[in-house]
Amino acid sequence: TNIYNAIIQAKTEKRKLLAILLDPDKIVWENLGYLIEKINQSPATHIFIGGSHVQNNILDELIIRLKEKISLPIVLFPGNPSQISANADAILFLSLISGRNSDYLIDHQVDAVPILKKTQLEIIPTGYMLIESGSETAVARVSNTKPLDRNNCDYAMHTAQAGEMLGHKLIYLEAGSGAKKAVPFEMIRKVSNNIEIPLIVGGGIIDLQGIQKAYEAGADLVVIGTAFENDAEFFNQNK
Ligand code: 1GP
Repeated sequence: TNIYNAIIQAKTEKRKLLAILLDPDKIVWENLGYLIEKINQSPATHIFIGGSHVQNNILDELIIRLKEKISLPIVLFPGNPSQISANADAILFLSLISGRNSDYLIDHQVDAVPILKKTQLEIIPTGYMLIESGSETAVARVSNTKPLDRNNCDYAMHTAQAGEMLGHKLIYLEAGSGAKKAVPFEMIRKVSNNIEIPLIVGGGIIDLQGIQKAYEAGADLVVIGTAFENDAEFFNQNK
């Protein structure tokens, strides 16, 4: 429970957290050294690894290579049970509580158990909520679920609260990787003000101001994927 406890500790101390999301499918191996250097120079506190359709078996190798040079906790953010590596430190054990597709609510989780039981991974139950973001994202397509209405903050709040009551330890508000529009600040505020557990926010955040505003609205941890993928100097900009 080390990684989760550290997240709780940070929340208690009002220290904001930042995860860089690496999609194994999009790693350019020749550039890995440079990428690692940029991660180490960045304000990231966590590395998340995952994607909607990771197909290759490079997950283990990627994590081993990262661990040689990076001391940040490595947290799996899996799209399905094939994306589990015992080499990581923890896994967001996601249930897509915004959707009504049993595959992503409970079926994949059941299938993952025999794999997880063979690892020492710290398991962090996470209520995962997909929010409508202006156009269809890979996560909506792959999960075959309808995102929540971005204007219905009450329904999002109730969904997050149900997730908390069901025992989830984190809530993740997700616009989807590369989303046109990030999760509305008003929704972040409403959800974070009405749950006790830490709140993760990601998807479509493309500048440092967007990160700051998400924090101000109540996000405890912000996830940056595409923006860093497109520009490893992302965190060095004066925006
Ligand atoms: C996706 O929330 C993450 O699951 C990050 O999204 O790639 O848009 O930063 P981006």
